[in-house]
Amino acid sequence: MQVKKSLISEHNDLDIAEHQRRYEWALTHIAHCDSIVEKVAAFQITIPSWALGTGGTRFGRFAGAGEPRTLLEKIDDVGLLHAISRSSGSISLHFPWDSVDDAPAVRTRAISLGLQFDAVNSNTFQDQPSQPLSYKFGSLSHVDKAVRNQAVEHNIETIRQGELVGSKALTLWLSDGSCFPGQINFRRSFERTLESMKQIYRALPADWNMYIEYKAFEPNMYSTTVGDWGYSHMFASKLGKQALTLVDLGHHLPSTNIEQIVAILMMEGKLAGFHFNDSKYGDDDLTVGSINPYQLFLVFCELVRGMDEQKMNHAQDLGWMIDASHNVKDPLEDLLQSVEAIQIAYAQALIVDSQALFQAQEANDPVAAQEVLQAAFRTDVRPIVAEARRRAGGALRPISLFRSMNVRANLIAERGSITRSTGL
Ligand SMILES: [Mn+2]
Repeated sequence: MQVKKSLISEHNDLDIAEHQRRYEWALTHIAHCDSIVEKVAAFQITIPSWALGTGGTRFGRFAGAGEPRTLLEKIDDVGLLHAISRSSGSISLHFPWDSVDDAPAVRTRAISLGLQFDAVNSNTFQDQPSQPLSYKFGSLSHVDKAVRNQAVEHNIETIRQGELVGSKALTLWLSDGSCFPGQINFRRSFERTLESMKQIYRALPADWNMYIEYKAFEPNMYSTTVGDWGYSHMFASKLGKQALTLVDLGHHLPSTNIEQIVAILMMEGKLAGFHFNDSKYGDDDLTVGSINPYQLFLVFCELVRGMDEQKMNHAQDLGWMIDASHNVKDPLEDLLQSVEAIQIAYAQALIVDSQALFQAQEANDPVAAQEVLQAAFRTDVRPIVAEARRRAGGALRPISLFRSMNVRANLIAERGSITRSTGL
């Protein structure tokens, strides 16, 4: 299914008068409004291939309909989202789920939809049917060198697949760890993991990065080999400058101050980027901004200040990826909501009066600091985000357009009502 530009502009015409009133308010109340619109328009968020189908929990999965069955159909779905929002111009693939069997066709389809390929993801957290050895007791950290070698080879193959489509980064997330006290030797496990990572690192092309994602718990419930930013940072530091730490918002223990982690990793030049999602309890993988938009805003405040201090390009110098998956929403509507939540948090961080905040900090004035932050957080920047989409040729109201076009019904007509995204 394609989204015609004329359809978007017709739909925008319904709302343009109200939008202009709202945007004029923003112009008169928010400093440098136009430059913020330009920054938001340039900011692109990567869609993970695994979020295009309905997710599941360990209790079950309630399949959706009309979901993409192949890699090309997954690219089509990201193309749909990008046509509507003009803000999700890249896709992140997961292997072996997204095996690139026909690279020219895959590249051509992506180019035709204005999409690029972001980081590729390896999978050593489950066994594949064709795989001789099991990851039940770990992959890169496994006590058996043959299992470690198999996991290393899979990661190298993932890099090769990524090269076929023009990716520039490998994201490594390990489920390695233990469920019970005494089950593993922590130090040996760390050393074996480092040795395996070194083999992968040596296979990394010169213009690639390796993102090391950490997670405090699950599926292993007693210890995790890359359990927090400290472990990830240690691995990344020992590997070299192409290795960086990836922060997934849902991978922390409750109440962790993620914005502080971000600030320090950026200062050290070791932040790779983000997996955005939201959560109330653990790795809930809910829609970005659905539970705790203030935390997301505070994270973006650190990102924007950190990037500005280091003269980084907001849109290009870090990886901005969604990593969410759940049971109850249409996955495409969910992704439109996540993208908008990220843009809102980014725009709010851009309007923070950094000078006033700095002065409050230097004057030990937490009252003034709170006033500065909350003045930005409580400002409705949605007209700015809508204007950014409009100027880029996207929809003023993405969900409304998606529903008015009957996208899901059309996809069901094309693909059938019983579909299953590969890998989910
Ligand atoms: Mn993640």
